[in-house]
Amino acid sequence: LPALRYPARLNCVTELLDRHVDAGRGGRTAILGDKVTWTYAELMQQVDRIAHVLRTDLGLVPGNRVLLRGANCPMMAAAILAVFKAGLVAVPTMPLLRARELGIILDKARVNAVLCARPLADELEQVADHPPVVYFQDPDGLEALMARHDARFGPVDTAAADVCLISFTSGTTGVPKGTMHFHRDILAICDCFPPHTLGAHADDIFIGTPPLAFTFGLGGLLLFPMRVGAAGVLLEKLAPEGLLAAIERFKATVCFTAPTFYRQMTPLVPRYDLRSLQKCVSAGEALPLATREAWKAATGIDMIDGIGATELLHIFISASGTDIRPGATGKPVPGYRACVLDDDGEPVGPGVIGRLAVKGPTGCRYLADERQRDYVLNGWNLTGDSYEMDADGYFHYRSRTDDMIISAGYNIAGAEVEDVLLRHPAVAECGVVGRADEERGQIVEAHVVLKPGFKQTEATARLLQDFVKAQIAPYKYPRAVRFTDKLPRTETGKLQRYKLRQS
Ligand code: 3UK
Repeated sequence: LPALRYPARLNCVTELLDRHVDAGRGGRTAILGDKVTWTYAELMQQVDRIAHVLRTDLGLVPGNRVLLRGANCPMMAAAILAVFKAGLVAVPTMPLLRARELGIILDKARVNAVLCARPLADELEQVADHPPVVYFQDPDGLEALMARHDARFGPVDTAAADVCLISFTSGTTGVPKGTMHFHRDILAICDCFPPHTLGAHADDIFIGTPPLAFTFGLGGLLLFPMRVGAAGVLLEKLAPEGLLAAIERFKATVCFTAPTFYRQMTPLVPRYDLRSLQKCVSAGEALPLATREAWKAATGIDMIDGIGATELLHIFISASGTDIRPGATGKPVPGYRACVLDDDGEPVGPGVIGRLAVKGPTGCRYLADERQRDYVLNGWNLTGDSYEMDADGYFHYRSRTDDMIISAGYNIAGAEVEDVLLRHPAVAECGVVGRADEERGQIVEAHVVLKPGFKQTEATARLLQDFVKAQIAPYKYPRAVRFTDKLPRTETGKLQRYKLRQS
């Protein structure tokens, strides 16, 4: 296990950025964008100038909170790092959020100032009484202010346990929850998954789709590469073709995205030269075996499936490049411990489904939220997932605890049925949920997107039902099959099961 000891006074940007420049690595590439490429030295200058703007022009003092809003691009990355370096607290927000959600976040996080990309101004300006905003990607905005400042800013002397990031959960239902993370947490995630599970090194080029406002993207595309002095590619346009073309163009070696994106890319793979690609990380939702196998057949790469959570900052159980058990998520990432608990909070043995509990260097600290006491029990984080450990210590995902389908007394995990359906040649995407039923309590209902050339007919539905019955216990087959052209997903690629249940 890694010894994660950090000094009591610590600003994470010193370790992620300044250290490389001070050690003579300033000429290495740090960030590759659609239009610009920055070395570590260039990135540091941008970060330092923004830090001056925050402290001098905006008059912010350490501990103040800065909401950040922008697509993945070099300036968004520099802005986040500048907030950390200036001893402020970053509150990154997902690009697709609406005025109503932004209003809740501005209020809940008591935001003092905003850095916003000009193209995303609209929704923000609709929020009444929003704090002062400086726009970037705007000739009269941030860039103009930056030009007036020195290119050197010494990191603010923060405590390792000072909050530097408030990350809001994608929150499938209810009010968004803010989770607080310390400077040392930022380094802890860099010192667990990347070296021990991924095997990241300085020559890697990281690429992927998750927004920097989602900790999956913040870690995978910015913090992880910087920790080892590698480069991260930040792209604004994120269609499957665009990502494949960018892997080819930038000769990327490590890709981070969600299962649905890998599925969409799979049939397009032969059109691109992906020889640079070595590792593919899948997270955000369960990786169906069918998706893993199809991607491997297309690229030769066995994916690294990892489960992470905003509450824990990043991935805590994962396969590794050398240890992949198909069908399981994997084992705890070195530094983390995991176990499965029954409803009374007692650990259960192998082969029993229960609630996943995780402990490690990072953990849940909700911002002013009563749900803290439901998430953390004696230092163990209850992620809200149902898991089963096998005799060899591999953890198998079953469902979100709330999403387990209970039909005529049987517990059925939607993900298992989805995995079977995805193996049928007619199925492009699917989501399986429980639908209330008088007789059985719930019935299994499949929402299916067909591949081109297949018809949305009774006959196809029956074909799929028979296919499931032939592969797994027949009581799990979808009694209802509904065809649709698109499944509801979050910006992070997660299926919105509550929307399927309401539809
Ligand atoms: C689900 C998975 C099965 C699971 C995240 C990597 O997804 C992230 O954070 P969120 O807060 O959601 C957390 C929940 O998502 N989940 C994520 N990955 C997997 N389920 N297999 C997986 N591989 O329900 C979890 O509780 O949006 C992922 C890194 C950072 C993150 N924040």
